[in-house]
Amino acid sequence: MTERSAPPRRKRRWLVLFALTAALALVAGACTAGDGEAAGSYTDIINERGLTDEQVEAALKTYVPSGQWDEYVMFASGGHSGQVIAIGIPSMRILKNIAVFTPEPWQGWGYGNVEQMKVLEAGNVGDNQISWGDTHHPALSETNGDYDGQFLFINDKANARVAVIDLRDWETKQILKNPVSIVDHGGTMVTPNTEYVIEGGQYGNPLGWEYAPLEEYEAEYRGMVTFWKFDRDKGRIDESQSFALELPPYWQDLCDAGKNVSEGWVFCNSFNVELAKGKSVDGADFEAGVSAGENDYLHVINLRKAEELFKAGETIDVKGFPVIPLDKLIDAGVLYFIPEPKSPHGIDISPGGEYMVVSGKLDPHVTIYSFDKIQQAIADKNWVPDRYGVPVLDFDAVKEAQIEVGLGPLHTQFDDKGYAYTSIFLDSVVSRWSLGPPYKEGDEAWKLVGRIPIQYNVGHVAAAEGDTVSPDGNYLVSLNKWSIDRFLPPGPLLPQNLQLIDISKEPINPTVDVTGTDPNGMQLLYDMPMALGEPHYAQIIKADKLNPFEIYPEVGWDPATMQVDPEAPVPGNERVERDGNTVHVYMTAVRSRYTPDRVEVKKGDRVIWHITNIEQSLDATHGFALPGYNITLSLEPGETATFEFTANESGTFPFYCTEFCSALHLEMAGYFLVQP
Ligand code: CUK
Ligand code: CUA
Repeated sequence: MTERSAPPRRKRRWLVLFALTAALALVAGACTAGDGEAAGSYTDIINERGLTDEQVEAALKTYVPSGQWDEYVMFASGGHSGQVIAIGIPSMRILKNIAVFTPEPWQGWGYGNVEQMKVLEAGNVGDNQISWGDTHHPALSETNGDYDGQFLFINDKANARVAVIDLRDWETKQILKNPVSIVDHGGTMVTPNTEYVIEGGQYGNPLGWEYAPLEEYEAEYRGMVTFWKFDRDKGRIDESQSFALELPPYWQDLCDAGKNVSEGWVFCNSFNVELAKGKSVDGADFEAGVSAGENDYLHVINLRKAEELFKAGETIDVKGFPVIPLDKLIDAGVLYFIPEPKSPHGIDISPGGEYMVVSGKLDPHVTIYSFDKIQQAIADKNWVPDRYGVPVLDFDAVKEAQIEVGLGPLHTQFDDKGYAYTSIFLDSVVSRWSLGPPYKEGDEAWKLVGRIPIQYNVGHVAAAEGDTVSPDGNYLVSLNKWSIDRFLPPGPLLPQNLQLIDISKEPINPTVDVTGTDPNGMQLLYDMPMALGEPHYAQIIKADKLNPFEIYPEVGWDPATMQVDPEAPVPGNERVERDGNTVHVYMTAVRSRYTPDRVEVKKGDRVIWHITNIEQSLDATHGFALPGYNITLSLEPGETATFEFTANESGTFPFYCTEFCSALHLEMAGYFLVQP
């Protein structure tokens, strides 16, 4: 791997110090306008723009000078765009919109490149080509519960798929269609050493989404969670070592993996324990039917025992995929339930793995369960079976605390000081509260300590490394659903709004009022419109943990195999070869020419075309556009790409480079001629 040349960390620390000093100087300057010349020029700007001290402070905290790099990178789901968006923090500059489930022309993703087409086609459903995704939960690979910067996973809720992105080149390497379910939600999350990528279901369906009438919902429909085995050496999920659990058809929602003391366990919550079937059957629509009951069930899963069952072959076959049946899970003590308050959404495990934090959308509390108490209740058999025979643990026996945090709590993140941050959907605030032992003791424990207003209707929050075993604190991003009047109006479809919040300071007062808003030490820094789709979850990693290639390590590199393609054209062996009705093109690209730059075939020929970008300079990317054939490639330095098509249209097709790569970029072109 090439070493990357980052601005030294020391330099970045100085930068932060400088920014803070400048902030102080500015605020001081604002109070004593006219004292010094420099202060005078700052204050002129501040006065002209009518900025408050707090706004100036916020601006300085997010300002990353030209040429400097951000301290963190946030990987955010791109929602309906089917992609992942990488954003620098604190500047909120977009670094890359990583193409995943949706073709993307700039990266040449899905426009003829044979290896990429194979990745996308693996995500098709039967004969239907699926060319978009609804990405929800990105998950960075972990080592010992900490992000290691190697891989990123993401789910597609709309079609129950998962994708693997290699963070050496930030490209998607694998897409897998879940064989058990047609829709998912509780994914992706990883176990602390990325042995498994978790994909939980959502809306129940018969296993393999076969047909069954909704009247038979209770008997025929099922939920699921799938454990995809990740092979780190190959950088791929190994389907042959992966398996799913058959669950009752409660709508599983989010999952999280246990860590530290709870490593080896997985927690998924659910809604629709009511088994609502919709209006045409029982008169209650899903909205009313699904939220009718007082409790839903947190699923507590012993992953190690599940793995034993899978290895012992205790599975049934669903579309060629092994699924451990529900009765076996119950008998072996793999699955337990815990009642959780009305319409739960988030489940988040504390950094040490001691606590499971659940939020019910229709309950103003976060409910915190203790892992120790859960284990005790299991040992004591302190349960009653549910209608499918799954043991439901006694709520009071496993509950550690409940804290009133506001109306509509959803998701929780953690910091380095023993605080948790819960998004409050209906109140449009983020609530900060203190964890209990070992994080906080006595009076300090389990207390609401701050509520910062956001704009508006927050979904997830993401704190810097805030779901790992060692959260960083510093920054939190609130991923909001509605922006209302926050930005210049671009017509009726408004962007979502990401808001950066400084959480580095301790609360000033020990408690705050749950009915009001009192940031109590937290500060809103920046609004960022997200104009590509609705970002659900995001993860924020320290930038110095990422170590991507600057250029591909060798000329002729195939990003699909992450090694040199033996077929790669190299300088001196460029050629066009005919083999019956197949024409093989071996082409190189370099500033500012393609070799060869004339290719002639006959109508009906199959064309297999390889291009190597032989550049070894940083950022010397060439594009390749072939008009009329829907082909566009991005050829990064060193990369070889192969595309294939049938020359079904005769004519004259000038091809050209789509990246302005040099003064003679416009001359980087050629002709593809198809004889009639
Ligand atoms: S979900 Cu969208 S705000 Cu898919 Cu994690 Cu909660
Ligand atoms: Cu190569 Cu423009």
